[in-house]
Amino acid sequence: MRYSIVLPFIAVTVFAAPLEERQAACKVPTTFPTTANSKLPNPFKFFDGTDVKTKADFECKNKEVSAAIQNQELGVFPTTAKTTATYSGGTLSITASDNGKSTSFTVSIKGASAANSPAIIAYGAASIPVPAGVATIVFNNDQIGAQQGQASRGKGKFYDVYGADHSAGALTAWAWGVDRIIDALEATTGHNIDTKKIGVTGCSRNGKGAFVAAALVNRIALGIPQESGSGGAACWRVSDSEKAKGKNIQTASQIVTENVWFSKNFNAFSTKANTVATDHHQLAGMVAPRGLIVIENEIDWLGPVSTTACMKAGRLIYKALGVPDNMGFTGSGNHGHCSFPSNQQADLTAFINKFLKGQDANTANIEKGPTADVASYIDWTAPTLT
Ligand code: MCU
Repeated sequence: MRYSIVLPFIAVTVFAAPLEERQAACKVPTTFPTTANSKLPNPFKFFDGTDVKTKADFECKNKEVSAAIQNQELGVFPTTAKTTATYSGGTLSITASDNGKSTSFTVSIKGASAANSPAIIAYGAASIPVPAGVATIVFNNDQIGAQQGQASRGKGKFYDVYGADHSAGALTAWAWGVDRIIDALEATTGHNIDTKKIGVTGCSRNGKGAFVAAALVNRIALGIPQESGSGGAACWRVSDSEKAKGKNIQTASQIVTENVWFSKNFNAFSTKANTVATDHHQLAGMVAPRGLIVIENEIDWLGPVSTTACMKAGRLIYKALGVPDNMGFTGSGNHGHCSFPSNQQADLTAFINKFLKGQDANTANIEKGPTADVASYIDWTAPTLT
């Protein structure tokens, strides 16, 4: 970026530091607030109380949010792995090593018929229709981090490298797997995939995973979490308030007993989710300014009011960054869990066309869901970040 400051008689050109340098200058804390706050935390204030005023400030804020959410909810997301890979006949074979340990897994690639094809990494199998011209990369996430109830904590290929006691919950382990898939695509040829046009999807528990992968892996161009509900598009605080109103909704206190999606660290917050330093509107904020289309259902357990309010707050972050159309959420009822209904097709198509196919598609103002008054869950206003 270059600014020209015109002074009388002289023109001075000032070069702003490149992005990496500005990010390196971020002060990322190592301890995080646990102050009770029933409102959604202010995404435009650093934990030390300073205001987030610029887009560069927001990049730093995202680093602090990422550190906090890893510390309190997700567990540590390792970024030091080395990846080697081979590609042959639709199979990408990946070996990842770190700390002197290694593990191997494969993913299958289908539908990459033309050079520079976009692709969607699908957790398990895609439960959205993947259009022609977009490849599907099938990722067996359960292999990387098991999700078979409490006894499965620390099991899977991620933990073969980092140890069964590593703080990462399954959602984080899977995101690490996604990061390795992209490394592997970058290291090989012949697969026809353009690594700048990669989306990630999954439904329900795997939707939570797709959301977290989009947040943690910044090489993902489009996040497509489907019916992720609690632990994904829902905000812990809004879900607790819905539960208090008598709804049969999944909350933090239930989710930690059901499975190992989150870090063990999150157990300490399960009955006081109002003390977590962040909430999931900021999970959307971590994806910003990249593409994000959040697909939801109206099943009580998933918290339709919570996901709607939470993602409305998420869109306020995108708006503040000047890219409101890079995020949308589309909720729809009266269909089976994870059976994609035709009335969400146009919204999904627009996001895929824009962020994966590079077309000029209209993704403006996609906010569909039940009535949810976001103003009642926030006590801040979104600035225009300069
Ligand atoms: C919506 O995702 C989960 C939900 O969080 C769980 O409580 C429930 O048991 O399973 C859902 C799911 O993954 O369904 C396939």
